[in-house]
Amino acid sequence: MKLQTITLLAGCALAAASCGTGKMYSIMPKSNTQTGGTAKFIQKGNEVMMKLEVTNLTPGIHAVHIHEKGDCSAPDGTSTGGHWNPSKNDHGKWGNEHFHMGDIGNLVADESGKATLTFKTDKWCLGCTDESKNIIGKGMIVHAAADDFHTQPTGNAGGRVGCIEIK
Ligand SMILES: [Cu+2]
Ligand SMILES: [Zn+2]
Repeated sequence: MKLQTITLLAGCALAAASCGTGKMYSIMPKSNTQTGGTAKFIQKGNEVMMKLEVTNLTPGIHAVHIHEKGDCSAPDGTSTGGHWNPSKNDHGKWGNEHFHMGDIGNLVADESGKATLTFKTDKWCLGCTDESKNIIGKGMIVHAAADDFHTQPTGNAGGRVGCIEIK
């Protein structure tokens, strides 16, 4: 798996202290699919911005979650465990009354199988000492199906077609 520190946004060279850190990962295909693409994470101040660009999905809706283990070794992605849930809440839709810290939501793949998603939150960090916020060491999963935001504890999102080890 490729792992590299990405070049940060324009202007960072002149103001490095305000630019924070960034990471980029290639999405690994799982469950006999061809899922590909990239995931970028940038911490700026107290916010983490995530940008997903996923390829070779089936057209339609696919759930994305952060799972508790940064281990994509299993062919079906189950080595990442369940949803990352440091606050011990029920599964749900991000921002609603109950949700896991890993409940990012759904993305929509077009007819060519491409999907993009940008997500920003101050509830995560990249490598800070607060383990209720730190996403380093976790996994990210793209699912075969949509998250219904209701079924416990998974959202009934089906198989695991793409995986990232956030490290
Ligand atoms: Cu998941
Ligand atoms: Zn969840």
